[in-house]
Amino acid sequence: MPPTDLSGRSEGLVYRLLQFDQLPSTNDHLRQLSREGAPEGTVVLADHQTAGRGRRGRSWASPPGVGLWFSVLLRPSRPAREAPLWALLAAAAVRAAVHEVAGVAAQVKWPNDVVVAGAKLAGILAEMAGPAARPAVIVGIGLNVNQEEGDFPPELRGRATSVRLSVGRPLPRETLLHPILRHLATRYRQALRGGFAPLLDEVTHHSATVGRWVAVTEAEGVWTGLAVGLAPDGALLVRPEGTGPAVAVYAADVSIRPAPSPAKGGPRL
Ligand code: BT5
Repeated sequence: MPPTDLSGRSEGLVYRLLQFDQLPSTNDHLRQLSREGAPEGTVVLADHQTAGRGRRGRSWASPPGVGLWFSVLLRPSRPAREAPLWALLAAAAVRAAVHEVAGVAAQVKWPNDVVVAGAKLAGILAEMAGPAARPAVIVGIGLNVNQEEGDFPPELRGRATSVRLSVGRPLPRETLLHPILRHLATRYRQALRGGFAPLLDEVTHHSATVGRWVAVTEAEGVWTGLAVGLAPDGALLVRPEGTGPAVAVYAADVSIRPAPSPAKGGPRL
């Protein structure tokens, strides 16, 4: 079935929305369109993804009827090497939209999640595309809207949540899509005009990570420390348990940990 084309303009960004019943992955489809020269603002949305992707080959559960699974093409005029910043930008937009529309008290969990009371409401997959001279960013957003607990695969129960589970009532998915696109466009324009500092302030303010003890899982192993802030390039600054300067963390998974007891070497207050 050909995609439905619903187009619009939000905060100066012209969106061209292509809506599909089913795709393997909206990021992969948009990457192909990007190669073919699709303009900035192209949005690919699927009711159901058969091969929805997370980071590092992980899968994203994207069943039909209950979520918003979509990808947005940006062609930033600024250098696009700040890949972590694009994921934070989208996470901030999703957080603001679910709060505005449904009153959900969500937080941004570095580097790419939106969480409610620690459970994952949305995940972002920001990927670079195109040649270095003309970079493109594919921002994939997966937002759980109307799942009930039993709709999640067993391994995600208790770790994942939806807007419905957070507010106790179902919500038409369309009511969230345009506010997310609007909040994304506002932050995108602001970042292009004046840099990412206001975005980093916003993310820090609504962070589930900064100010918490975390376990950092990297290719080389796992270590713990106190997340003390965000670097200008979007890295998470973590002060290793014990002493020492903060370390900038880029490619890692981070989980929240209880503060260590002083007897185990934590800081004495
Ligand atoms: C992410 O990866 O969180 C990025 C997810 C991005 C999904 C969107 S949907 C539209 C676009 N097209 C795509 O193909 N992808 C994007 P990561 O941080 O690696 O987290 C993946 C992990 O989240 C999995 O290993 C599961 O543990 C968990 N997970 C999978 N599906 C989930 C869901 N629906 N809700 C909450 N958690 C989920």
